[in-house]
Amino acid sequence: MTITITAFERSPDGGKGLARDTRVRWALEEVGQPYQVRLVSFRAMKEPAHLALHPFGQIPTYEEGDLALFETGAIVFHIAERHAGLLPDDANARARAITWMFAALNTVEPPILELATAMLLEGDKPWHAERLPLVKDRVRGRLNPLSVRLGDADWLDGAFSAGDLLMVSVLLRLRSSGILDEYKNLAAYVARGEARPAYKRAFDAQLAVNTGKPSPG
Ligand code: GTB
Repeated sequence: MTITITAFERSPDGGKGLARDTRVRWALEEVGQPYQVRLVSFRAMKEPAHLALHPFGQIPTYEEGDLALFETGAIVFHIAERHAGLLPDDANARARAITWMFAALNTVEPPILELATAMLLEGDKPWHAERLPLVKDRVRGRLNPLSVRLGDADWLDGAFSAGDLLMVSVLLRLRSSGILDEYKNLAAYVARGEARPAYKRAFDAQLAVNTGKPSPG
């Protein structure tokens, strides 16, 4: 059955791969599932046809036959459940990998989003310079224990999983802040994720959309 996802017609990041369709593309590439992409403008995202797929008028969405999904975490989980390659077979290891998916989205990502908002949208506020260090410290409050837990392992719990896919995707958003480089093992972890052929294919595909240049693969 054909899989169709949605992505920005033109991502505000100009193709840095930070919009969440990259996470879904990466998951599909990891499990070897071909997919189509329907590009949507900001205006189209708020129109009835798209709102029927995504109640909040956002990307990404996922369609496969009768099934329509929104929320990146749910989409990646669905892909990982249906296809081998992103969740271990052992029940306990699988539960732990799913735990890391939630940890990435519920525990690590919120302060990173707060930092992105502070850096992108609050630079002109009179309280910006006072607030920014507080927000950065909240991010460090998550990265310190994450760095300790990862230690010198390649991935968070054994083999690469959907938990790593989401955690790397979340950490990627920190690059422009310089905070990631304070944690050598986390910076190397992100680089390992980005070096995966499936990530590269996903990244190149979204880049091609945003630069108008054909994807090399
Ligand atoms: N919780 C939802 C999920 O995980 O799927 C959040 C989805 C979401 O935030 N979608 C964003 C969106 O559609 C795109 S990814 N925004 C349009 C709107 O709300 O009207 C977030 C994003 C956007 C842009 C950048 N960037 O340019 O760097 C990075 C991330």
